[in-house]
Amino acid sequence: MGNNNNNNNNNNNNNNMSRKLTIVVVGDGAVGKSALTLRFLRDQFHEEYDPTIEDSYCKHLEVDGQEYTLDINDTAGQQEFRGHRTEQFLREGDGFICVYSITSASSFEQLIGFRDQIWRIKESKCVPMIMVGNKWDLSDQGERQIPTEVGARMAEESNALFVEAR
Ligand SMILES: Nc1nc2c(ncn2[C@@H]2O[C@H](COP(=O)(O)OP(=O)(O)OP(=O)(O)O)[C@@H](O)[C@H]2O)c(=O)[nH]1
Ligand SMILES: [Mg+2]
Repeated sequence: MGNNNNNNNNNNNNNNMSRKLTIVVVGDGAVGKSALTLRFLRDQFHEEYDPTIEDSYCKHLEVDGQEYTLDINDTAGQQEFRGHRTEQFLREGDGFICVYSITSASSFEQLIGFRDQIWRIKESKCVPMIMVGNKWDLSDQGERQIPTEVGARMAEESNALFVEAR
């Protein structure tokens, strides 16, 4: 009985407290995962490319009166830095930002691989995901390899939101 009371108290408290969500940013190397993450966190854009090994950030925000603590894991896209941690990150994620570059068909293929890996690990095809076609600014310069419709269709088939970004 004591335990039940404790559980009830904990649940009630949780409604007023910050909810913790783990967000994992995945995708091929150099597609712009870190640039997007730092833009969101600090409103800064980094021109130089410094491949990520593993970066984690914490951000507090309030949505509809509920406080959230976001743990954001910016993962390594370069194969040589991925290692065995990727699978652990995917398992721990509540939501996923899946990034490809609209200038790279191979990054789009890799993204589908990440999505399938997430589905396998979560044993579900209904996982909160946003598909991001990044480097949208380069489409004017004839560098686009993945049409918007192709990205949008893939996101729809993945039960995910879709956005092109820069
Ligand atoms: N033109 C353009 N360049 C971008 C954009 N986003 C990122 N970049 C550049 O692309 C390069 C790679 O960006 P990162 O954010 O480091 O890529 P990443 O996906 O984190 O790469 P890894 O950490 O190796 O997985 C950098 O030189 C960025 O400045 C974008 O939207 N447009
Ligand atoms: Mg990075």
